[in-house]
Amino acid sequence: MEIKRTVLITGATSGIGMATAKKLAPNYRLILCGRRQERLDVLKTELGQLTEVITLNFDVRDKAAVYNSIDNLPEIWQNIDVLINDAGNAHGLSTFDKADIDDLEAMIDINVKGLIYVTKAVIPYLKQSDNAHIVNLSSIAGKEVYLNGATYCASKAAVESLSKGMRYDLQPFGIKVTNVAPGAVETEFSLVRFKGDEEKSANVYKGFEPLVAEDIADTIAYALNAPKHVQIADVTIFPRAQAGGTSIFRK
Ligand code: 8X3
Repeated sequence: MEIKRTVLITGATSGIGMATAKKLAPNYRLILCGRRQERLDVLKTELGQLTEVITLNFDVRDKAAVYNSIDNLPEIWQNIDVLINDAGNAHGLSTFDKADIDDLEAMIDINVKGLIYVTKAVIPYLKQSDNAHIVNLSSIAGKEVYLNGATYCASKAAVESLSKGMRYDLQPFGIKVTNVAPGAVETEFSLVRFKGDEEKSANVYKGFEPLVAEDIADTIAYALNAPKHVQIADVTIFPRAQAGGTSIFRK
């Protein structure tokens, strides 16, 4: 029997992170990380039927909590092979002059600094794996800047650079790095961006068929399950109706 690889997923309690956990559950041991304990408990019960699961409750912004949780993993969970950096959010969509400074700071703290904390904490374990892989969730916003999104786009551009830089620096350890850049995916993403405004959020996905979280999970699984010598470096995924950052063809 093949030994299951162990994967640590941040942002596992919703959207792409949750869909990826579900997709990988049959073939991977899961370390599921998130801020919402009730959701982590539900996932542990559900996916625990398919595989071994442990949950870690921390906010990626909290450097001490990140290091404390990951450094103190029980020994049988220290053999991490795969890290999926999914935790990330957009807060607000306004011109730079009008944007709320707390929103801008939150996006840098979560999308950039949080990703750095988690990755730094996990790397010592990945170095010991002979089949290690990091998947960073970027966005088309990391490749193209759009109106009202300067800081969100900047945070994802940072993820793009981190993916490239990690690929260089971790190459000697055989750690693969995959950057995944989705376009319009219908998750809680827009609901968070628009602070719970359901109508605004629903409008983002009107008039075309958006991607769903499972579409991205499929791509992540494909990259992880590629032969050992194959490194999928960068994938941009659009719905059929999207051609660029903001060019969505609506009927
Ligand atoms: C999510 C995609 O286009 O809303 O990062 O920025 S987009």
